Amino acid sequence: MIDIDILKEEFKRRFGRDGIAYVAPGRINLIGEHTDYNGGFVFPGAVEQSIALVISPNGNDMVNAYAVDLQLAASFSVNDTEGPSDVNMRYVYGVVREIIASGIAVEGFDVVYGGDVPLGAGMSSSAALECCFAYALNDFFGGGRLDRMTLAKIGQATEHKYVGVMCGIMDQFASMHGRKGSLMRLDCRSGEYEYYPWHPDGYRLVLVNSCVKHELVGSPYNDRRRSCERVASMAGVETLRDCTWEQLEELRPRLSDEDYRRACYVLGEKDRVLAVCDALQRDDYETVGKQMYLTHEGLAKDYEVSCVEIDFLVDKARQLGVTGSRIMGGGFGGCTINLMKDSLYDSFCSEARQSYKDRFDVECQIIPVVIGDGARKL
Ligand code: GAF
Repeated sequence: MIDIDILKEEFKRRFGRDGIAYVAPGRINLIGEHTDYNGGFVFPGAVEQSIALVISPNGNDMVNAYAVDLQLAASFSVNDTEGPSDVNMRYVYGVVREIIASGIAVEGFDVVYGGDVPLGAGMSSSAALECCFAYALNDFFGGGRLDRMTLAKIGQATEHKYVGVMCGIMDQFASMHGRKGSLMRLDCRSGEYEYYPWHPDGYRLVLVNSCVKHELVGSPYNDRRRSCERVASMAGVETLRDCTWEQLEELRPRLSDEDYRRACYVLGEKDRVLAVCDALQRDDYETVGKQMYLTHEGLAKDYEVSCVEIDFLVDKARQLGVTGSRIMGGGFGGCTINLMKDSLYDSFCSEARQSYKDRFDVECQIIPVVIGDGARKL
């Protein structure tokens, strides 16, 4: 759990007064990976791991920010049109500029921030950071006038314009809309969403962090998105959400093998999300788990966003009798998400840890999932 007192004390030590605290969480995603920018469905939930900040206006036009975990300080004017070059600070700068662009007069402020969302673990530490700032600035300078979806889009625009990751809306949506004990099904085309209370009797969700740092900035993530857009445009549809298997097969001779396989993954994932929604109505977690393994297969073989360490963890999960396991989030490292019977938990933890250590000489990190609330003032 994040320790707000540490941030408050650091704020007081640096700036000599008290500030107000805000928090926004990271997320998990049960199923529906790389479907958000294809207009499809996702199934995320906010987690307890969060980013928090302590903020107070300073009466001039400067933002003075200090990232506790990174021990990184930066200052820039709210009117600066270039912004800092450090990637971490560009998230802060981008949100400030996007909030201003939305019509809110952001003035100078001092801020200290930090959190416990593991970096590069695929749990959306960057979305948590964006959403924490977006929520705080909207509350502080805008009187809360922007709604949560608009704030999520401000976070997404920050990634696109200031960091260069052409992400979808899932992570920021989840960080803004999370609700304790519920997952959410978001239709990324219409923006409609529903809460699904998540109390899987006899089962639990557990993350295993491979500690292979996933890095979406400048990564092949954008290439995947471009492939999808190419296929959609050749099929004459806006996104792959509207492309059928028949259309894809018709196009196949004109597609590169890579684009074809990527599109196959996305079309398959659309079907899997719907199968999972259906299974959840019946509390049929065995079917949910099977779909998760199938998603991993697609992400590893067709979408090519897994890595040896993650494949090892998924194979190990299968051998140990875990109900469902797959890579979670953007890919290229980070965590697996595992759905398992409660009774398996202890033996799974010790065996997964030991075998991972034996194989890679690295300690993996086991993270029990607790579904928490979205961005808020503390
Ligand atoms: C990353 C992105 F930020 C999301 O928008 C989403 O595409 C995800 O990868 C894959 O499902 O987390």
